[in-house]
Amino acid sequence: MSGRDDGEEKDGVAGYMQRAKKQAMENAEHVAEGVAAGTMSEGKLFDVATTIGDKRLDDLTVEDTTCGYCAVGCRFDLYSDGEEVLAARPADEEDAPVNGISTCVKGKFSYGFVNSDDRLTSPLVRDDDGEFRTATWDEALSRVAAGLGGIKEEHGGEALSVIASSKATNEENYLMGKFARQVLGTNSVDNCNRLCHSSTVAGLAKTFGYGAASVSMGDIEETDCYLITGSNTTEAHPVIGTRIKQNVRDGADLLVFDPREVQIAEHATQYSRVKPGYDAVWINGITRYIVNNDLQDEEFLEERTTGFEPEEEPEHDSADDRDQRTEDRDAGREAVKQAVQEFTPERVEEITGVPPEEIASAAETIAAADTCVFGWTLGLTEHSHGTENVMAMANLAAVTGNLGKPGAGVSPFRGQNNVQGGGGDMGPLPDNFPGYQDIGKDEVRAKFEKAWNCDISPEYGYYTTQMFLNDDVRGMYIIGENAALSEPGVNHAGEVLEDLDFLVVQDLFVNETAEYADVVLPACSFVEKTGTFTNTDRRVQMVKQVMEPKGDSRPDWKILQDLAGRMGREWEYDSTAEIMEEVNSLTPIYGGVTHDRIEEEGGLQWPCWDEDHPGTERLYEDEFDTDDGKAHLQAVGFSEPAETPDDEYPFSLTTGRVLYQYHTGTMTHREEGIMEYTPSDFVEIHPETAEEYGIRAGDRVEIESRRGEITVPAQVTDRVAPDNLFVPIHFAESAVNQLTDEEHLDPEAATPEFKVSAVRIRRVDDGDDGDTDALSTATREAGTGDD
Ligand SMILES: Nc1nc2c(c(=O)[nH]1)N[C@H]1C(S)=C(S)[C@@H](COP(=O)(O)OP(=O)(O)OC[C@H]3O[C@@H](n4cnc5c(=O)[nH]c(N)nc54)[C@H](O)[C@@H]3O)O[C@H]1N2
Ligand SMILES: Nc1nc2c(c(=O)[nH]1)N[C@H]1C(S)=C(S)[C@@H](COP(=O)(O)OP(=O)(O)OC[C@H]3O[C@@H](n4cnc5c(=O)[nH]c(N)nc54)[C@H](O)[C@@H]3O)O[C@H]1N2
Ligand code: SF4
Ligand SMILES: [Mo]
Repeated sequence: MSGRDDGEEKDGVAGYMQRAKKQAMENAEHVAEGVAAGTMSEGKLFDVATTIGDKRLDDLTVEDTTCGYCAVGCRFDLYSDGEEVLAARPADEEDAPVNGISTCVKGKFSYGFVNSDDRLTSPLVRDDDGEFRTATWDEALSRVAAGLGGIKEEHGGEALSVIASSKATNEENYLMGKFARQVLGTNSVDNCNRLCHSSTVAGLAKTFGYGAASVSMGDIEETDCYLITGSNTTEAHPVIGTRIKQNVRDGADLLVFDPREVQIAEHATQYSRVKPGYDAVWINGITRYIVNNDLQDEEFLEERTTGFEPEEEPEHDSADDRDQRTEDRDAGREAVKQAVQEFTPERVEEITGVPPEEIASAAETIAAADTCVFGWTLGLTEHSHGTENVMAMANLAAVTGNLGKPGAGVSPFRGQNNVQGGGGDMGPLPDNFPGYQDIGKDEVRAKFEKAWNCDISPEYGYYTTQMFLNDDVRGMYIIGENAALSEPGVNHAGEVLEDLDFLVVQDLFVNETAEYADVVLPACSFVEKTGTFTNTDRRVQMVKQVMEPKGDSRPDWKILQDLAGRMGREWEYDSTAEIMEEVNSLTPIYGGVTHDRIEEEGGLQWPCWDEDHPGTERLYEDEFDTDDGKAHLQAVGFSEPAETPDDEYPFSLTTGRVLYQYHTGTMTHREEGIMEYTPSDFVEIHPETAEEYGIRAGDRVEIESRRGEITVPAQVTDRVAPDNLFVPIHFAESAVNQLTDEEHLDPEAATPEFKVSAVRIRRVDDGDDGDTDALSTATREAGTGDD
């Protein structure tokens, strides 16, 4: 850690905070700043400015670091007096390749959680009376070693599972994977990517080779055209949203397909409202239009892809004979060119609600543009057929030749700050070692067995979602993941956590998951430790300690190391730089990614094969990462959500985020300014529907699915369609995952269907006895419903 002591800086920080506020007031267009004005009370802004202004700067610590909220990967300087984070201020622009001087409200102000009174400052163990009491590290870790070790001894390592944390650093996640395999003897280690973009990873790995964005921020800034779908970009990836809006103002085309008219849609050249759950249908419809009007990039298809044209003619080519087509496709006899034929404009409109002229104009726009970026997030992936949706997008990118050149490519905006690195690259995964090396391959397994000095089973372990569906899991180690709220069908997940023989939770707080634990270990946050995060551009950036761990909390890597020692494995890492050296030696795509280089060069993008390799800004410039170097296009047919609305449950509910809040709220709920702005949950209901049900803004509405019910206040808005509803995921009191379905998972990626649940609603009157279930169905039937 270092202090800075020149007087210039002192004025500079105070001045910066004032300028930030002024800019915020003047420039409402800039979401990040505009929201800052709306979110932070004036008092707070001036408090921060004055606090810093009044401090002697040599009493403060300042470090350039990377944001711990989302995967955009903004960098800035953080100032701390050792107790709390006082300010975030732009770093040198060359140190902030993604954001320059921008940040959003979370990166700039949301640090109240760090020094919050309810931070865990010592370990907790559950006493005989069932209550938690504080314990020494020695006692708590001995209990964990005995608890997990006992299950391993009695039932084998496979009876244990680990949920790793995409909030933690790469180095820590590498150790979480190693701990699962070497110390516990299980391959059941996974993380939040399973609830998020795992279908992106599966779909892109299958078609192009790497399960990651092919482009960088530079491409996003300069492209001629965007097709954005299932991404509430301005709220979930605000700094990317701002870049896109700037480029659109400068003339780029923006096509937005989303069931909700989210803010980015207001800036679109074309916004098309889609019915949730049928994305592959309209995407295939666009590809069909391109192919049938000869707008495809023939040269690219010929030279760089397989699977567009059939190797041999399929036996059946009738668009009517769908069963036969599915059989052909599954047998690899059908190619993309044929597969898209069943998605005629009329059929696409019938299924998705997108009219033929909108399919045509989107196709014409993409085909006419020199370059296009295909951007998506969870609206495409969190489905029981998310991988197919992603492959349909990948096909469209390839058919139009938009890969491997400046301004063109696929960009799944990743979610958690370190889900690309910690959630994937570092291999805390049931099927892959670090660097996506398949555990089923003998030579790969042999390499890790030797390096880690242990036997590793070739059988894949459970994905996160499967851990909650298989009762042979008896013990869990959950690190930085609030599974009790974030898993699908949490009423069921809660029962599973309750029934475990042993649960250890490692977190900053006693979150809802920790309530079920036998032992809770206090970890520290990204401002209290050093390591690296990898952002959505595959860019590995430094995270630096700016204050000491609160209380007796410890960085995750130190806790793991101590525990490994108690369970018979001596790890001797003195720093996360040393852990990264081990990663370098075992993970080809991270071969040259060392802390020294990142410090010097300001972030390195993988693949970075060795010390001399400069890193890779853009994937697939020359070849794809497949056995023959070509993109392997995959035919995608018709599929529908596992649960569709019916007479009983006539609405389709979708769930997601708002700008100010982050996930289950463990961090953002502890920031006063943010809570003033979005204090509670809500449901978005279309005005027609509201009228039909006699619901006014602010009325409490009960939403019920086949799995549970919640009650939240109504927001009446035509952002959603009349037969859709939206509820955010951020509030434990009305945990929306009581409604979602834990059983229907994507067959390849095991992603849950968070974006579609069939529900019914009713207005809750004060003193209502709750016996009006029939109301929703009856009213719906008599009303404007399309069922
Ligand atoms: N403020 C904030 N930012 C965050 C987070 C946060 O909690 N708060 N979380 C981070 C994480 S981990 C992630 S993964 C990202 C998520 O980023 P997003 O995926 O952008 O976030 P969601 O709110 O889940 O939005 C999904 C979008 O999909 C749309 N949608 C819903 N159903 C469908 C459908 O069937 N088809 C299509 N095409 N679209 C659909 C919704 O209307 C919404 O616009 O955000 C990251 N950034
Ligand atoms: N219905 C519905 N459900 C969803 C989604 C949806 O769109 N709809 N989205 C899904 C997605 S994309 C995601 S990513 C998940 C997110 O779900 P979670 O990952 O469960 O959500 P968070 O609230 O971010 O939980 C992170 C936890 O890590 C802790 N933490 C923070 N930093 C550290 C650290 O450095 N070390 C340790 N040990 N702990 C730390 C925090 O206190 C918090 O308890 O939710 C999923 N659930
Ligand atoms: S856009 Fe994401 S990375 Fe940037 S400041 Fe906001 S939360 Fe942090
Ligand atoms: Mo996510």
